[in-house]
Amino acid sequence: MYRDVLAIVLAGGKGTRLEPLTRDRAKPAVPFGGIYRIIDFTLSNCINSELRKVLVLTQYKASSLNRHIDQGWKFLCRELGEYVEVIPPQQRLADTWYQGTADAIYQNVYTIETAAPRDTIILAGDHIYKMNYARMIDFHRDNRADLTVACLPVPREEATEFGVLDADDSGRISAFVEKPADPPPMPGNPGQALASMGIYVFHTAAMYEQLFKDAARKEASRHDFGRDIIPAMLAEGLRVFAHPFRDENRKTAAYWRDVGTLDAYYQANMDLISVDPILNLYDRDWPIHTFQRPYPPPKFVHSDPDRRGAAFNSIACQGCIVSGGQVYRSILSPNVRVNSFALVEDSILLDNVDVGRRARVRLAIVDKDVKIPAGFEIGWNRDLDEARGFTITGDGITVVAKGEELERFT
Ligand code: ADQ
Ligand code: ADP
Repeated sequence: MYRDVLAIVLAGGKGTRLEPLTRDRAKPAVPFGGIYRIIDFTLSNCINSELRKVLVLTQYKASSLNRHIDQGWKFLCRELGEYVEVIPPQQRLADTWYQGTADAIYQNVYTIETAAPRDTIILAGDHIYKMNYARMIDFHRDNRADLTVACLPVPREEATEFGVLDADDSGRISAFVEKPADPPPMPGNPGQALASMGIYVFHTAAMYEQLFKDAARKEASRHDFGRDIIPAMLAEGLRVFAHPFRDENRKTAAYWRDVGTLDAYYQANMDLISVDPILNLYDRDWPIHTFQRPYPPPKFVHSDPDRRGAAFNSIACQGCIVSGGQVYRSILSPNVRVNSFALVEDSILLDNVDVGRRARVRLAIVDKDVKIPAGFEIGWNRDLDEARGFTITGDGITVVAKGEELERFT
């Protein structure tokens, strides 16, 4: 176990592009894959990588996230120095809220000092992937690195959203540019660029030094790891290395998704229900932990000769009842009801959604606690959905906000 490594999960992103799912909750608290929240993937990676000291830094709309971590992630033993702890925004060292990611860490240096870690690993709370951070920490220590950045190749046109780096054969980074308009290609691979995953292992002493220097730059810095700290470390000639991401899924190609947009979120959910999933949730070597309410098992009921009352190529969670309705290629989160003659296709229904008799839902994300009236249609008429004020994504997915009262449209 890595007792001398502290993991810090940045969970403060606003998640504006996930609206309306992030209207009342932080992006890492957005439900995912039926029973999970997005942050469960990063936290499970920590536990599975034998990291047992974890701080979660929150910022906006944190109450749903707090509650989830409280209910689901309090099983570690404080007395043994193991914990997952939520840290609300500090204003100790500055009189503003967090600025960039580096500022979020800087404002918590006293908490970090208490843990006195040899190395600190900084993670994002909004990515879906399985990764063994222990491999990265070993790589970092073998290289006697000041900083190690996890990276993977992405198509060049997508690399404008990422930090892009260049490394020599030993992995030492020679150049780093944050969100470049024209991303430099990988040597010998003009279609791809080497992207930072926003995962950093720092030798803690080197990190303190950089954070204090960066804070002293005041307005001349955006206090961001990608924009400010990494370029400054390279300019100083410090030992900064790139660690190539290896998926713990083993079976498949590397799976890592930043579910920052509704379309990316939709697609990553759908990846789970593909017949041979790229991201395997049933992998016993890498369990994804979460909090689940003790609802009864899902139930499928039919009473007519057509054998309605079934779900195909779908995930149905505890508490669901599909009674006389049909579900195709969809995710039914806990406590969803699908009533007689209703049809649900290519959709994600979050907790407690009730699909009324003869209602039809297609290509939709329906947030929690929405009661879909009998005969109501979602995802069948774009103009109508728009007129009702539903969000429609670039890929044409209709999104209905949490608790939306649909009766008023009937
Ligand atoms: P972005 O994801 O665009 O790029 P940023 O918006 O700073 O960077 O967010 C990084 C993580 O920190 C996210 O998980 C976010 O939610 C969280 N966060 C942001 N500000 C925070 C704050 N003040 N307090 C707490 N949490 C905060 C980064 C890197 C790129 C890299 C991509 C990979 O800058 O170089 O390629 O991640 O996704
Ligand atoms: P969301 O799941 O939408 O992110 P919350 O986790 O904050 O939001 O909670 C969803 C709803 O469930 C809220 O109305 C909240 O009051 C309720 N809730 C939260 N915890 C419990 C609980 N242990 N038992 C019953 N209801 C709860």
